[in-house]
Amino acid sequence: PIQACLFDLDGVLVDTAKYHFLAWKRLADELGFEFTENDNERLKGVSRMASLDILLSVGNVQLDEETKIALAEKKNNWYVDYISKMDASEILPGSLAFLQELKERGIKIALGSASKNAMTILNNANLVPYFDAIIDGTKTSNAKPDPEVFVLGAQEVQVDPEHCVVFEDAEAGIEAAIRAGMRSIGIGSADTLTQAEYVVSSLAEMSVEKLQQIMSN
Ligand code: B16
Ligand code: MG
Repeated sequence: PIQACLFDLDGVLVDTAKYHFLAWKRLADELGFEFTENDNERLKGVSRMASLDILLSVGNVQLDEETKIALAEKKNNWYVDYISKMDASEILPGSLAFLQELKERGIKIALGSASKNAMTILNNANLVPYFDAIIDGTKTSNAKPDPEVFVLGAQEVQVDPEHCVVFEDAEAGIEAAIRAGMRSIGIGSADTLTQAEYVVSSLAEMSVEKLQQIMSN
C-alpha cells in the first residue's frame, strides 16, 4: 500500500502556471517576439534557466550568460510580484480535500517542486501545515527529470520508494518519479503524460480509496 504522497506544486496543487506564463510573455514582449500559451507548455516543470533557454529559442535570440542571468532575474521579479498577491482561492479543485483525507489516514505528505518560490506560494495559500516534508528548488541541485527532489522527500518522511506515489503535471516530473523507483499519477491529459501509470484531470477525481485501488494493480 501507498504510505507517502509526493506532490509537485505548480499545476498540481496551485494554479501558478498562469503567472509563470504572464512573466515569460512579458519578457518576450520586451525582447520583441511572440510567445504563446502553446509555447509555454514546454516550460512546465522545467527549471528557470532551462525555461529561459527554451523561450530564447522560440524567439531565435542568442545572448551571453551574463545577460541571460539578468533576464531570468527580471522574469523572476515579475513572477514574485504576481504570486505575492495570491491566496487560497488559487488552490486547484480537490487539492484541500485530498490532502486532508491523506492526513486523517496517516499517509505522509511531501512537496517535490522545482520552484525556488515554493515557500512563498505555500505560505500565501495556507498550505504549509499539510506537509511532513517540503523539498523545493532551494534544496536540490539537479532539476527534474533527475529524481533528486523526490528521493529527498521520501527520505525525509522515511518511506521506501515503492510505497511512494508522485503526483505530477509535467512529463519531466513523471520521468523523475520513475527514475526514483516510485509510482506515478499524472494530472492533466493522458496524451501528454504518456509515461504516467494513471492520469486524472485534477485531484478532484482522487480519494484515498481510489488511490489504493489504482496502486494495487
Ligand atoms: P522558479 P513545479 C516549476 O515548479 C514550474 O513548473 C516551472 O514552470 C518553473 O520554471 C520551475 O518550477 C522553477 O520555478 O522560477 O519559481 O524557481 O511544477 O516543479 O512545482
Ligand atoms: Mg508542475
